[in-house]
Amino acid sequence: MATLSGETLSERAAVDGRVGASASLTVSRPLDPQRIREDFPILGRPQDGRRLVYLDSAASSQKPIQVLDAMDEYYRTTHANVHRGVYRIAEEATARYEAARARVGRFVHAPEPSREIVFTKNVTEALNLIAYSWGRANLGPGDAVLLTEIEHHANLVPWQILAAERGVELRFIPLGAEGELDLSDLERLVAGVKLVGVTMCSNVLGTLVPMEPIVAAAHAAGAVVVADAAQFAPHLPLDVSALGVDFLGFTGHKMLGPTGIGVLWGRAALLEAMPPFLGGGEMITDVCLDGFTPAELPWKFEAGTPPIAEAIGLAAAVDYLETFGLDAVRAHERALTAYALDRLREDHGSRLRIHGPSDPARRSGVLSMALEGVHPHDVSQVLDQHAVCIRAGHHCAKPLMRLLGVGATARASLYLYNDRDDVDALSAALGDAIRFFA
Ligand code: 7TS
Repeated sequence: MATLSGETLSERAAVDGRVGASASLTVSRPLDPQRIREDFPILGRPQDGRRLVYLDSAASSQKPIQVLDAMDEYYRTTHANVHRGVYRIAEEATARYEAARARVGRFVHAPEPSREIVFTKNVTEALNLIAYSWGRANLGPGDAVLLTEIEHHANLVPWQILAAERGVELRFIPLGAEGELDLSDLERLVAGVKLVGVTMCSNVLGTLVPMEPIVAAAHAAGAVVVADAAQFAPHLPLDVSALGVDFLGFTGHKMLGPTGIGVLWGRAALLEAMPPFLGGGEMITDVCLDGFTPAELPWKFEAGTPPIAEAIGLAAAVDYLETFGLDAVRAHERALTAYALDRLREDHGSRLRIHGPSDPARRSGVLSMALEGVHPHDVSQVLDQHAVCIRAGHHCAKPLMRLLGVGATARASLYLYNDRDDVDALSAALGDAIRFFA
């Protein structure tokens, strides 16, 4: 059987099918991270004479020249505000902004990109939009929302605010062994619930959440499903129709795009029935002193001047990712994650623990590490002296940190521009940290 970075196609189909990605069997060429790095100006910036080893893409990815150029070119040639001017460049700006929406919609296989893709500031705003608009229209005292114990604060705090305001009950799918979700009690937990909110991939544990049983149970209970794809969309093929969720959010800056733009995809019928989130210009068809008529989808949810250049940059990022294919990105990261897990275990043995699933097929390239006797912030500082960038902290998942019994972790995260040299540099720098603090 043909192999791709050491894994068989049937293995890939089985695993990717379980995590909700489209089980495309197209074989893309393996990635060449050294070549890819040439597209990222910042990765050519030395730090104290050392090559910069960027291992913090889960916090924010770096940007290729193709994205920087697209935004620069837009500002130099076309910029004007959108959806208002009738002069040439204003019409061009509007066309380019709407083309970016269509491009992003195709990226996630949205059935109706021009109506179902809402641009937001980030995924946090996308999730808040659902909580404020859908939540306040549909949830009241006695209703229940089911989340998981591994959520980022962005998919937890908006629901806590709503729960406190409306007397809504919050339930949680518990953390299981090895950082997986424990779905054994799912039937009971989901009974009577009106909304299920779940991250597709943990930003702390790397866990790829099995969406299929969760979506099936939620829909059987009559609940809508909100997927937080912030750590999934940049790394694996995503097909909202195949996934079967009702809302899905992701954020541009983690997927080679600029900051300041996020995406909410929602089923047109659901978005149609929802009240606006923010009020102001752009989101109305008419306003009188005593009221307003909201605009059509998706503009109803885009109050004020939108992130125009950022949408164009995000579309360029999507173009860039798709020149390789998300299946190839996933294959690369999965193989590199397997290498990293082996390498770090070989080099540091029991002094280093990596949270989350041990099987690379069930996890992303997010590696949260606990180094015996060394505080994660100290680890990060020593690594910085080696020009190795990782994140130390609670990763905006404090309830999960408590369950893991730690205040923080030292987290390295992999992307398409990383390779074995980066993992080797990480491991060597960790060795230094161990020697320094021993
Ligand atoms: N959801 C998940 C799963 C995330 O990992 C993050 C950001 C967010 C939501 C929020 O994204 P934003 O663009 O709206 O801020 N996670 C991280 C991280 O792990 N380190 O820095 C940001």
